[in-house]
Amino acid sequence: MTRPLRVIGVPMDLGADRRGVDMGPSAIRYAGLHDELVDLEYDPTDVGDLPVTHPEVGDPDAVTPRTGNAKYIGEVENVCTRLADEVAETLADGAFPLVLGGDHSIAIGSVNGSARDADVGVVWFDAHADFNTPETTPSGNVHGMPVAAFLGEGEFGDTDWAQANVKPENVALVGLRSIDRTEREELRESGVSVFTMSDIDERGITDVTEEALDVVGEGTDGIHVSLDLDWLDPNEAPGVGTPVKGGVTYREAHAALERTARRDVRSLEVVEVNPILDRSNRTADLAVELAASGLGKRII
Ligand code: B3U
Ligand code: MN
Ligand code: MN
Repeated sequence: MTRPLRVIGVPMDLGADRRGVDMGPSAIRYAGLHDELVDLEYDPTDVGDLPVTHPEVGDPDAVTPRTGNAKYIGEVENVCTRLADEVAETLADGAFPLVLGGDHSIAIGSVNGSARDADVGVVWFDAHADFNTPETTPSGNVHGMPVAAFLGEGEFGDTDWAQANVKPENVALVGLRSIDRTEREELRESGVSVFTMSDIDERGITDVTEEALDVVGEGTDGIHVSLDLDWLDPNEAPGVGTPVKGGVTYREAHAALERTARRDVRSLEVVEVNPILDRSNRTADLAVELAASGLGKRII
């Protein structure tokens, strides 16, 4: 029996400084996503890409270059609001939402959609904590803020589009190795579980992943998986905007996603693939492979 799945592209690059992640959804499709999904006995429908304004096109006021210290927050809000509807509708129709980024700011929309009618836990595979707020950000880039945003931290607490029905106790960040100073202080007080690369070095990827999955699965109806490709070591995944040395290996990444697939995964997103910085679509190939592992692909 095939399982219905919807692919939702979000060509967003307003949340990051390095341009090019807007081409991520195309590169991931080009890397053979559809055939891989069919092989996995899904019945995929590609709904195409949500419209995202380019900074060069259209009414500059509509793109809102900067509000407070969060660049393009107006357009991020527009896109995330539409994405949340799309993800929620997909789930209501009994299909699995697979979201292709785009920069990580889009997770504000995916998480809101996934958590609209259910209690959801979030596992976040990333080099970064993405826990800045407009008050703490060193860059103004919203892709460094989505976890704080969906938990309603700082200024995001005054919005209804950003904050989601997710408890910090059901959020786990895995593989971190780059956290800003103020971000670290806020994170320590947040109740979010943090697993760094040092934890992975000491305990191994399967042990750490299992504990993270216990945290996000405890008392929830399902898990949203957010996979930032910069989680991997830049030798494996060169096509990302903010590479950080010392990431997980190819095999560790697969092992973690394979473990994840054994749980109640409700929605999945792959983000931050930047084809301009990539080599021969290698990072997009990896995004397809890892999505497949997260969706239950087995060697035998
Ligand atoms: N923490 C930094 C850098 C960063 C966060 N996420 C990414 N880069 N991809 C910031 O700008 O918030
Ligand atoms: Mn990220
Ligand atoms: Mn990252």
